Amino acid sequence: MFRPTSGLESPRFVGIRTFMRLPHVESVERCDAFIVGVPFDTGATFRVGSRFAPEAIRSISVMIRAYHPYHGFDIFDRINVADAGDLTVKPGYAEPSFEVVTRQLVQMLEQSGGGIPIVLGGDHAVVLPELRAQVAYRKQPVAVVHFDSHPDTWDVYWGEKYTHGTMYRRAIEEGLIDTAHSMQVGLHGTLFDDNDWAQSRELGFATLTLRESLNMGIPETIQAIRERVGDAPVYLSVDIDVLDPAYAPAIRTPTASPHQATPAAQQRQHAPDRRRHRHASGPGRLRRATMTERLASSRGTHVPSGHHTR
Ligand SMILES: [Mn+2]
Repeated sequence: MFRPTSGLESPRFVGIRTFMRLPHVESVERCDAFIVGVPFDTGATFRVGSRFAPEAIRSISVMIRAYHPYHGFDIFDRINVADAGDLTVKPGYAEPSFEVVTRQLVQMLEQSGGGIPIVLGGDHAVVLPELRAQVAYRKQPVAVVHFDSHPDTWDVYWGEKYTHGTMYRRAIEEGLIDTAHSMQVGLHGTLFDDNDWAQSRELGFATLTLRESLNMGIPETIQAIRERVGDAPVYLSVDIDVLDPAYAPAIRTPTASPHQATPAAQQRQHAPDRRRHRHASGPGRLRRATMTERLASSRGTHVPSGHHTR
């Protein structure tokens, strides 16, 4: 079995960077799952630079230890996982990049006999070549579970069809997604208009906004996802902008999330404001936090009470 090098064997800052200090392999033949980077950011519509993300993820991943306290096992005792390095891309050229990424991934799926690629992006447009590769290999559409602040089902940006905001629509048009078993979770942020989320539902996705998900609770959200997916083969995709930029400030498309305010700030949102009670003229006045306070709270910033307005 492949094993990560333990921090007890050698310090974590020693050695060539691979994901979790796993062995690097040229062939994924023996892999049940394999890490592979796609350093591509030509699909991004705001900040670029995520071509350096696989490298950055690998660098910090050396801190991850193999034993999972919640699940109670070491994943590497059970499956063979290695780091297969990065796929090549053509920076500046989206569609030619998708072609080479698809081709390389299909080869890896064949070589590993259907091993699971754990792909480090790259901007989110890399979903499209990944789905093309999975469907080319499996000869059937796959379910998608997609965590994101955005639906990524817009048609075009500036008349262009291949961006990180349009690839789920392209994938559905290409027949790659089993939408009846697919779900988008975590939608939040400001919108162009009220069609932004509706368009995903019209295309067949189930959706859970971040607010709906947090109101339901995490176990209930997991249950809803499981029910939706059923036994379908599933492709899991996480856009890190599902998190408030407080947690990932360098993100391509920072999308503020008042719902992810700190627990203390959430309590403040729902608790009576004692200061206001003291000064309020009417009885029983409750006040919910202003948007300014909620946004500031999510960054751990204190907004002086004098700034509050009704
Ligand atoms: Mn997004």
